[in-house]
Amino acid sequence: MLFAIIVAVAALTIIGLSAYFIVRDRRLEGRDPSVVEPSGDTATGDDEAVESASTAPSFRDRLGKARSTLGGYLGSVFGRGAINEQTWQDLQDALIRADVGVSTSAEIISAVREAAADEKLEDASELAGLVKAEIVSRLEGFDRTLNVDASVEMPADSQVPGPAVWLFVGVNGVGKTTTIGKLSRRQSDEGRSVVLAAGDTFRAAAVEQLTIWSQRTGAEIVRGSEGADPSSVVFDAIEHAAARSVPLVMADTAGRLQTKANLMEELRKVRRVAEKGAGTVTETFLVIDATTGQNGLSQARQFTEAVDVTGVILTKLDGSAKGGIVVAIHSELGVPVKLAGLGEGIGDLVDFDPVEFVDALFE
Ligand SMILES: Nc1nc2c(ncn2[C@@H]2O[C@H](COP(=O)(O)OP(=O)(O)OP(=O)(O)O)[C@@H](O)[C@H]2O)c(=O)[nH]1
Ligand SMILES: [Mg+2]
Repeated sequence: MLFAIIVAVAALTIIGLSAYFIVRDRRLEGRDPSVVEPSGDTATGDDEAVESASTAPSFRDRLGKARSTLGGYLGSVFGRGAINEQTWQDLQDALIRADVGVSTSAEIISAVREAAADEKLEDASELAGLVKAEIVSRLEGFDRTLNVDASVEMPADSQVPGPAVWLFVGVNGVGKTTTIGKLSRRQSDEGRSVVLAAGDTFRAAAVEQLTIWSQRTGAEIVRGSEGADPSSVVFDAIEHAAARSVPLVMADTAGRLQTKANLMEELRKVRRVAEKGAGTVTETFLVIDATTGQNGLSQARQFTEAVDVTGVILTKLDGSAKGGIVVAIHSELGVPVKLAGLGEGIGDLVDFDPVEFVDALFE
């Protein structure tokens, strides 16, 4: 009797679990975002649970690795006792190793040297404050506004402004698509609706990735078929937004090597075509992976030449980045870092604040 009851309970459990998995699999199939729609197709994330924002991380929490690396390089110099010629040489080497770049490091050292002489400093331990202040002063004074007001750029005689357009450019895998997802979340938190343009038509997976972000953030997305002309997808997205009075379009582009002339030309075309219709490009963000160090700077130079970069978004500062690249970007390119990626999560994007950043590095 007992045996019969055990068998019956086991059988019922198996039937119940099978039914659950069948229903769940059907549901997941229904949500499959891998279908790439023809050019001009749009989708919204209305049927999906839109993720709410979490509290933003701080530089202090996420720059642990960069801090210990820089602290290691500089700490050994500051702990040396009396300042002498070797101190300056070692300090400059430490900055170069931290990705600050050769010419910028030399400029920083000469400014700090002058300040140290003025203050009659004698001990290397007293130099930390001066180095920190010099770095902060090189990062301040830049406009870090994220411009969403298309009317600012418009001729005075034109009528109602169309959507503002933000283009995202950079080499492969730096975090362009992820950053668009994070920013889309922020924009909707601020009450601004957004259309995402799946301008990376190079791989179907790229369209899927952006579609998933649109579902997570509730943004609309305009997609083209694989291999479609990216500029036409961006154009369609802008027209779509204009027709619905959506104020902002964020356009993804395929990652590309800055040395490939034809791909850089394609980017110029996207930039041109984006202004052919109702929209105005108010931001062209160059996304740089902070862990690529000085290589990131040479990418930046070539992208800046091709398209008019208005701001850098520095990602992966939570990883093994040394942090000095931030100083090099401002000093050598004259373009501000406007946003920083501090992780892979939807909330892991923060406004770049120079004082907070440098404090976190030197703590
Ligand atoms: N740790 C960390 N990972 C990040 C950050 N931003 C992006 N990533 C990760 O970097 C990887 C590449 O991100 P994508 O957004 O696909 O990069 P992409 O520039 O669009 O890449 P392509 O389209 O292939 O050129 C993903 O695994 C992201 O989760 C960040 O700030 N920190
Ligand atoms: Mg991408």
